[in-house]
Amino acid sequence: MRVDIISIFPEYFAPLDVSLIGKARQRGLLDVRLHQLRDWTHDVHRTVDDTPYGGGPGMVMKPEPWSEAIDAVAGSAPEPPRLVVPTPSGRPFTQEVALAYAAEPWLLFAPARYEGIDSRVMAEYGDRLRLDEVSIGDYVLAGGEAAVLVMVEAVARLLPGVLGNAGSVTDDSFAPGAMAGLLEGPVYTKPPVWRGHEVPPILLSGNHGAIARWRRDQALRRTVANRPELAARLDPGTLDKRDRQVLDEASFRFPPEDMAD
Ligand code: 6GU
Repeated sequence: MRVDIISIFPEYFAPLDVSLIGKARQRGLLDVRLHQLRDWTHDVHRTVDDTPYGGGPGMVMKPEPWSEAIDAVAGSAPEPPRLVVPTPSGRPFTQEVALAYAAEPWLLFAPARYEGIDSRVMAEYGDRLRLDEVSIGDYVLAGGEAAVLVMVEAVARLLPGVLGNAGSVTDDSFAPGAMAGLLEGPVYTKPPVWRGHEVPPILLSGNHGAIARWRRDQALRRTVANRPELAARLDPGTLDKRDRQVLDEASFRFPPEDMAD
């Protein structure tokens, strides 16, 4: 997969040299290309921002450097990249979106600083490229760079050959499958007793059926405790008697059906 990132802080992406992503790049599974937005300015100050029309705080990123940069990077390609603009006002970036991005051959990220990019850039490229404005959560970052790091890591670990253990992707919280919609439960390794804390004996039993059931109990309890809104979205038709008992013990009640839609 090819990933281009246009930013006024290309040095922000040094973490992409490290660990899983760094190795994927060395092995040729991921081709990351960083670009300095200011290379597409033409004034001595290399200006990328200006005051907002209509007033208000902060600065807005000028359209011309962005369009020149995007055209230079993506311009003449027969199969253009998917253009991803991180913004707290975008659609939520979820595991589903990460899976869709992992199936793309080419992504172009355009992280902004200041109050964002002049909206005409999105109007222009929304017609020409597949454009997504995406948010990584309900909080405000100082710029889109950290969000790009998050998204590139979430996508890259899904690429074929990037993770050593193929099972680890399908076992993820938020991955489809037997544990779909549930958070992952706790994990343990050696020693069997550490500072007086024992590993739950069931995990040492060798009884794989009982271990799977115990893990599901733990996943259900953790989902109710940490993400009750996820528990509310479980399909009751997929729950067995023991599931319902565990939810009951956790004092979870399915909310009444929403009549609005
Ligand atoms: Cl994608 N960008 C910024 N600046 N803040 C965010 C965000 C993105 N997602 C959540 N907060």
